[in-house]
Amino acid sequence: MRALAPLFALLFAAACGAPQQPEQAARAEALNIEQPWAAPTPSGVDVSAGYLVINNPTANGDRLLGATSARADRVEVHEMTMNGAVMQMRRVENLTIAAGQSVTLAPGGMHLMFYGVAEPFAEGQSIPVQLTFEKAGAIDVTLPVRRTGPEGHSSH
Ligand SMILES: [Cu+2]
Repeated sequence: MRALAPLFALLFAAACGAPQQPEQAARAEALNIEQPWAAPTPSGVDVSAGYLVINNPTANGDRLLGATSARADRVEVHEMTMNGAVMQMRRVENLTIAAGQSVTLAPGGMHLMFYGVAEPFAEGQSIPVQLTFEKAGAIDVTLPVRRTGPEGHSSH
């Protein structure tokens, strides 16, 4: 993935330039979920994508085992990969967040993939998601729906 970073930086500069929320003081005893948001569902499909940063200030690594949402039949963690010139997605099982590290889900990289979205995500809505971690257990997070990049990014 490292060699692809410049390409992603170029392709997704607009989306990645989204305003950052002020840094919260990190609590050392728990995971922090930061900068959560979801893209509006593209017209004509029933899938959508969500993004966030998982910060692990604790002394122990943790793993994201899964995610669920009342707004989707199924939620998976995906990663963008390049197969030749073709961008593809693959599922990420048991995403590891090392002690003292952050993992970023952002356009062009990893993301939450919502399947079976009966009611399209629309700007201004809030999408409830429950993340399940091996050690931290269940963490509820709300993803505000907003449009941050040119058409097409939201559907990757
Ligand atoms: Cu995906």
